[in-house]
Amino acid sequence: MKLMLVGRTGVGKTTLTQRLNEERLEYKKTQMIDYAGEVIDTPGEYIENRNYYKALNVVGIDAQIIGLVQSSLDEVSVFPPNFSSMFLNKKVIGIVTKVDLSSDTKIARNLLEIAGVEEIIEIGKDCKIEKLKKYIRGKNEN
Ligand SMILES: Nc1nc2c(ncn2[C@@H]2O[C@H](COP(=O)(O)OP(=O)(O)OP(=O)(O)O)[C@@H](O)[C@H]2O)c(=O)[nH]1
Ligand SMILES: [Mg+2]
Repeated sequence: MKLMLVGRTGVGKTTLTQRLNEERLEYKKTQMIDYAGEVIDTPGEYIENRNYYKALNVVGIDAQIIGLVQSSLDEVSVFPPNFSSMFLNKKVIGIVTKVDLSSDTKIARNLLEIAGVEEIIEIGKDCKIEKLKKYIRGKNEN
């Protein structure tokens, strides 16, 4: 199953993509939509600029799961309320990143809930990402 990652610049979408694909972690600014195995990695600029919403929506057709990515360090969100409803018939989940840098994830979780996600997964530098891996393998824990 394909997972498309959406979130502002620097939240950790590419880092997560590399981890899910078990690649070496290497910083690289994302310039274009990148199909990497089961992950579709998008540049932060696409969610930061309304003109690209449509492109995200079209690319999202290829994915079964949409991951809205929010850093635990950010107190504002780039996602409009109920942004998840733009993706018809998709599972829209929230991913809170950088939990190793801030243990208080209440704000991030709340912002993702306003964006309309159906479930939230927290990840950090040394956290396991098994749950996400299972999702893209098409297995669900429940
Ligand atoms: N401490 C910590 N740093 C992280 C985490 N995830 C990402 N980073 C760091 O955050 C920086 C930006 O990460 P990227 O994965 O490139 O961010 P991105 O969302 O792909 O950004 P764009 O490509 O610009 O949209 C890098 O220096 C990463 O090492 C995390 O969970 N914990
Ligand atoms: Mg990137």
